[in-house]
Amino acid sequence: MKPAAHLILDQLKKSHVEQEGLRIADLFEQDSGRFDRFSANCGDILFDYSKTGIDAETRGLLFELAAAAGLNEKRKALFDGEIVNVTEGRAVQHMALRSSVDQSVMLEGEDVVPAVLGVRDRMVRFATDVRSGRIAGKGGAFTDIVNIGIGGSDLGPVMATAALAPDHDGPRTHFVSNVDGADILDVLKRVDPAKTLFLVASKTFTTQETMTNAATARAWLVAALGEDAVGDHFAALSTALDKTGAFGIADDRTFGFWDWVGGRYSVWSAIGLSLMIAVGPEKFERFLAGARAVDEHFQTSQMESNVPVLMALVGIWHRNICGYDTHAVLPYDQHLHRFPAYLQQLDMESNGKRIDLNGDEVSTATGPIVWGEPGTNGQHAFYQLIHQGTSVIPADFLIAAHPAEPVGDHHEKLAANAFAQTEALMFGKTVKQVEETLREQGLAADEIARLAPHKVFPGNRPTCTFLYPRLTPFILGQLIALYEHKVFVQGAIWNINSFDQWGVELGKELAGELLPMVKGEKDAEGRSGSTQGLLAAYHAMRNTA
Ligand code: G6Q
Repeated sequence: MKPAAHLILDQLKKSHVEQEGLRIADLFEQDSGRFDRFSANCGDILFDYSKTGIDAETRGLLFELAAAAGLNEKRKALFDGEIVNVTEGRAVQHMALRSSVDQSVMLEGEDVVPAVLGVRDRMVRFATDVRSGRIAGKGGAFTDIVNIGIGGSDLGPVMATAALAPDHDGPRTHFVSNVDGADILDVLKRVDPAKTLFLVASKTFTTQETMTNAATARAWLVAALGEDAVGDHFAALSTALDKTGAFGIADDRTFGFWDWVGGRYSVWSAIGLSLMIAVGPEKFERFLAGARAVDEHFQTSQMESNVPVLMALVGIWHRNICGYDTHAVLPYDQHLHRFPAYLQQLDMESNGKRIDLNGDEVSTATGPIVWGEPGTNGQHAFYQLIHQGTSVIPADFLIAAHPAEPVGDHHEKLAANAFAQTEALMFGKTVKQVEETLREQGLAADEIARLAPHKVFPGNRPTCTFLYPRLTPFILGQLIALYEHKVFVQGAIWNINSFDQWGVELGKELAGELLPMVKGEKDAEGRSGSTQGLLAAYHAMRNTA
């Protein structure tokens, strides 16, 4: 972190210490207009951060922190296409993927929008023809699409197709990612080879899991329909056109993207083809438009009303000032059930870094552990720890005003639970309140004394709430882009590179080294004692039925 930013961070820490004992609920007592002053809108999405410990003074300091960290300059460098991913020597321009026809995005002196729109047009034609049956398999129109990819080539389409389930009117979509054969076999059991289209989604077209699954799918298809079916039943989503051809996928079935698109930012590119086929090109365009609206909001809104900036600063407050290690994402929206997993990659792969842009070890904590599950399910499980555990877990709650699928009063109950949780987390329950309730229940004094401590809720646990009209393609695009830019702002303040992923690359190398030992083709000499022991035990178990 830059020295000037560090000084402000120290001031924030001092303010936090001075505020010791001040509770979030007190902030509402002090300011009846707190909700209005500590919430902001990005289009139709309302972001409420009033149930955090941030007050006007600390918010002012957080804005100063962002400015001192060079946020404005860094944001400009990002959108101007400078090489912000310095360790890979790349610009970062996933925003260009959601461009409209009237935009231009210059990278190294060239406008990349025509190329982006060119691929998008081809995707639209392909998706339209697959949906109409004009492009078909050996057995007629495709009934099933199987996207084979992992990480950034999987999580985006998986999450987004689940989120927009009510909008599906195309073929069924399936996603295979894990190299565990169970993943692909479970899908192959359910589909008809003559009516199935495989999309091999891999930026590099070398990823072990994806190539293994693609080869298995190819062999399965060839066994059923013959070698000449491959061309009709496969398409590739990749930047590696040489490798897709070698697999047997023709160039007109290959949809490319560019090295300035990171895997975890690629759902807007050809990687989103499964989503486009599922919901249709018009809705995919609305999805892009939602993200585009956020790009505009992020670049033009003042900090006070800039939702991604506010989201990031709330996170900095919790991580660097309050010292909270984790961040929960709790969608009260069943169709967002993969959103926490998606954000896990977006946030933790981007900001899980310990070396700054100068190559020095960072002096502050960086990205938190991100986790979550949809409400209300989580309430019956891990919310115990959120309410009464020893760790404070800041949480984002997400809820629509209108249900995706209305039935009875389900949605009112869902919303009541979401609002009740954030209120309970803030207020908690004092020992006095608990004793009173137990007295009203007619319990004896010694029983009350015994039970009361267990029933106390400390409260003062911060939450933010996102409220949106309904989960449309546009709103989904907005939500994803809000978190993308939040992650960028935090990375900018921590002065780290949010766009590389050397930790992930290591995994790719290691499995390659171990594979011959697991296969028994090479002995494990030189590996750690534990690895040798595990390999020996593994081979012994494999040799017994
Ligand atoms: C994302 C990561 C990583 C990547 C996968 C798949 O930002 O780089 O999750 O997306 O490893 O890579 P391929 O698309 O190259 O198969």
